[in-house]
This record gives sequence, structure tokens and C-alpha cells, in this order.
Amino acid sequence: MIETQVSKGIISTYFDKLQKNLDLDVAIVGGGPSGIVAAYYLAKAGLKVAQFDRKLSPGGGMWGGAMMFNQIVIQEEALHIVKDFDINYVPFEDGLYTIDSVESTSALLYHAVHAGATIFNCYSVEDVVFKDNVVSGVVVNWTPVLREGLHVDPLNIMAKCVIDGTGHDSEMCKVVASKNGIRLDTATGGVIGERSLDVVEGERMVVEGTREIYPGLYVCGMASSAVAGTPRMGPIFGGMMLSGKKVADLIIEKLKK
Ligand code: 48F
Repeated sequence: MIETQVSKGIISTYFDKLQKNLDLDVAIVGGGPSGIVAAYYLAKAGLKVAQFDRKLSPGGGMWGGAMMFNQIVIQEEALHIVKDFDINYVPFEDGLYTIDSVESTSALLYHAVHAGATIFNCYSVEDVVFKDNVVSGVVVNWTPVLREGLHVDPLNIMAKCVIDGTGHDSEMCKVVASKNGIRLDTATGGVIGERSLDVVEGERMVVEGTREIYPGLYVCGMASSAVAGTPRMGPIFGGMMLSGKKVADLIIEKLKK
């Protein structure tokens, strides 16, 4: 019966996909632009990478442009990444370009999956796995389970590296910093919280701050600004893309040694 085949097709391929992703090279928490760019370059380098986003539609803060005007600005330095993802761009002024936020978000997602990354939507990462004081995986649950406050245990997914790409909330850094005796690689040892907007400094520092913040845990995108206390930058996305590429390069270098 076709009705049963539809169900069987979905169930068998979904659980096959999930089982294949229980042991990862890289788990990316958050499906914003920086994390998706990272997923693409990591997968292209042949690493086993999965990305988890709590929403139905991954893409984070990129879909809506600014104030829902669905255009985004990027700068010359990030243009090579825009080209890697086949996104149309229009020169604007002074080395700035505009791109369509819907086209670019879908292009990032499409190319990341085609490069070999697996994206799990509706997954909330609620904790990390700790082994010998190294972040070694993620603890996941269905977003609706957490929203409803249901008493349902999560599942564990192991990873050689975990990326916190959760944006302004820097949730994985907060989770790790909340454990007894843990200090992140920041001025205070904890999550400092992002500063008010400064486009030039924010864009520079988001890339500079992209790094391994605790053994096994990397930060990219706004999470790296939030953890280090550097400025937000608003709807200019070159820094997000460069940060995603940088975190991928750092991990590729580490894991391919
Ligand atoms: O915030 P977000 O878009 O991340 P980003 O890559 O990009 C920031 C920009 O969009 C923008 C900006 C640029 O100027 O300021 O804000 O740093 O996306 C973060 C994603 O992480 C998901 C959330 O649903 C969003 O799609 N997320 C957050 N916490 C969790 C999570 C979690 N605990 N588990 C799973 N997903």
C-alpha cells in the first residue's frame, strides 16, 4: 500500500541518517550563517559534520535582512565566500555589496547539504558531553519536548569538535561555563556578553574571536562576539561568513594532522 510505503520510506531513511551521525568529526550547534558556512567547508574537506538547529527552518538571523527588508550587505573581503556559494551579488558603494537574504540563506543551506553535511532541524542542544575535561559531543532533544517542559530524556551524539554557533545567546559557552570549576578562554573565564553596535570593530573582532574557547569547544559568529564581549554589527554579514570559514579552517587543520 502506498500509504504504508510513504511512512516506511520516511522512517527508515530518517533513522539511517540519524544512526550515521551518532559519531561525528564535528557537531555544529546552531544553523545561523556562520555555522552553515562552517558546515560547508568542513564537509568539503571530507569531515563528518552534522548541524543542529532548534527551529523548523535553519538559517538563523539571515532570512529577514534588517527589519524584514530582505537584503543583506557584505564587504569585499567576504566576496570569495559569496562566490563559493553561487550567490548573486550587486556592487553598492565603497567595497560593499548587497545580496538577497532569502536567496543567500537558501544557497548556504543547499550547498552545505550537497557538500555532505547533515542538517537536523527541530533539535535543541541542551548540554555537551564531557570526557576527561574535553567537550566531546552534544546532548540533544526535540525542541517541542523542551518547550512543553516534558520530562523526556535526551540522546547523546559524540563529536571530536563541537562548534557553538548559537548566535547572540552563545548557549554552549554558557552551558560549559556554568559547570563547577570551568574557565573559558576569555578575560573573565565566563561569557562576557556582547557590546553595543560598532560595525567596523564588530566585523573585525568577530573573526579575530573565532577560536577554540575550551578544549573541544569552538565559537563562531555572534557567539564569539557574545563570549568575548565584542561589539554587535547589525545586518552586515561578511564577518559571519569569514568567521564560519575560519572555524572550519581551524578544525580542518587540527583533525587532519
Ligand atoms: O543568530 P544566528 O543567525 O547565528 P550567527 O551565525 O549569525 C548571526 C546573524 O544572523 C545576526 C548578526 C549578524 O550581524 O548579528 O544575528 O552567529 O543563528 C543561531 C541559530 O542557532 C540556533 C537558533 O535557532 C538560530 O537558528 N540555536 C540557538 N541555540 C540553540 C540553537 C540550541 N541550544 N540548540 C540548537 N539550535
